[in-house]
Amino acid sequence: MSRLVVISNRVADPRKLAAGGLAVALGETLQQTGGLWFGWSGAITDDEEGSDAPPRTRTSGKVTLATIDLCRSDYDSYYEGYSNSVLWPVFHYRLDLAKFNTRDLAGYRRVNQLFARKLQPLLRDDDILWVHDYHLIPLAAELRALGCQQRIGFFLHIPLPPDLILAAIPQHEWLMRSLFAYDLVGLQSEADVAHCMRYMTNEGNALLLPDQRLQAFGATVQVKAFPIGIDVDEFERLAKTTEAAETYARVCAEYSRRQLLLGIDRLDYSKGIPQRVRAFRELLERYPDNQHSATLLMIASPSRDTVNAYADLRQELEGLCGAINGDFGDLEWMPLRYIHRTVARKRVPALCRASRVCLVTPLRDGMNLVAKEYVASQDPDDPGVLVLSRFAGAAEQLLDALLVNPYDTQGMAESIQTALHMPLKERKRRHRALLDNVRTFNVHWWRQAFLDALKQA
Ligand code: GDG
Repeated sequence: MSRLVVISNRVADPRKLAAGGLAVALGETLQQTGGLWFGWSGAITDDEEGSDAPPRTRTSGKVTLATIDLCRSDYDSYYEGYSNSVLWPVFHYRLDLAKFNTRDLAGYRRVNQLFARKLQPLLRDDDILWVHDYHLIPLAAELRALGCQQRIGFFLHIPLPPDLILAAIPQHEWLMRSLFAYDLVGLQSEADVAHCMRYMTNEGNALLLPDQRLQAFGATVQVKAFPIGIDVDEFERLAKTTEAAETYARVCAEYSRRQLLLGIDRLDYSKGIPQRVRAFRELLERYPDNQHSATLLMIASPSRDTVNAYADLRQELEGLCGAINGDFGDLEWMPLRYIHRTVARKRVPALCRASRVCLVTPLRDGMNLVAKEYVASQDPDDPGVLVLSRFAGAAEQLLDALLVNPYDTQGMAESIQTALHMPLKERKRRHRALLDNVRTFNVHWWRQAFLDALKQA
């Protein structure tokens, strides 16, 4: 059987629990199949010349982890620069936040070349390579340039925007041309696939072939949707741990007289966190019966806080949260609890289960795993309600959630009110349908569907 080689920006120990959708999903995948996981160690060195040393390797269960370090200037331009200040905002439709410059582009190319150079000696002829996410779009092209002929698939965890937004990236032709070095490009949703095909045909003059294959630049690539899922069984196991039981009991006791609403995200401008707080404020104003009876618990784990846009977001959010508590709170009740820290993963299912409503309100999101985790955590006999942005990839699948437009503060407040008062029968019906979907399209389905398609591509 071919060995699976996963390549992503960061490598996480699959036996340790991490925050971040990609780390969670890939850890679960490799723990099952075994193989090699290659990426950046997370360390930044002073060695600007670059080292000839081979990647450091160690094993964790069935997985070999191989990592390389980055020097400061590569980190700045590849990671903070091109990846997180160009590709992340543009792919989330935020051209206004993109900072285009040729220095960062050069760093992005250099690091992709470095990844290719360091990975190639570790590869076997019959390996199957699975490259992840926007940091590594040109990696297959760099590997092909070194003579690699293995099957290589790419999965984009973030959304792929419409053609004219992509075309605003000054070097978009180069970037998208490099997608043709893959055998298969996987995206999160059918909407993303439609954008990609339109982009490739309009901007790249690609020829559309049967089975969602596109031909251009002397190569053929297949583009398909593989909505990522969660490991429902593992999540249920987590919910049964002592920490989870303790958290659940404590939260239930603390909020026994109140309805808890929950938000869990990385603190990122794509997640619609300020919009959620504004809708909660609107809820308290329009439906004052919620004052003293509803509390919004918002856990926003720190993320990329050295990038300016993230520092601005943090400031905005602190202002909004402080104002709500100042305007509505009193000695008995604070409407909002905002925690800017990562909570232990074992506590996540307990927090989900103890909450009557979960607010997942991204302005744009590839998928959003929190939405699925919330569904998987519920008591089927008394489930909570998922309020989900129609702009999350998950909205294509989770049609029985209360779908909202996060830009519509009033509409969102009304949906939250509906969620808080939804009769048990309707909650159960919606939850059954949602859980069915989350169970069927779980992380194992995702991995298998992608790898089967890659083998056939
Ligand atoms: C990218 C795409 C796509 C969050 N806070 C804490 C914590 N988390 C965990 C959640 C969940 C994961 O992190 C977040 O996953 P998301 O899918 O919501 O978002 P991104 O990190 O932006 O992931 C996204 C995903 O990749 C997978 O393809 O769905 O669209 O943007 O698992 O539970 N975990 C812990 N403490 C926290 O405070 N332990």
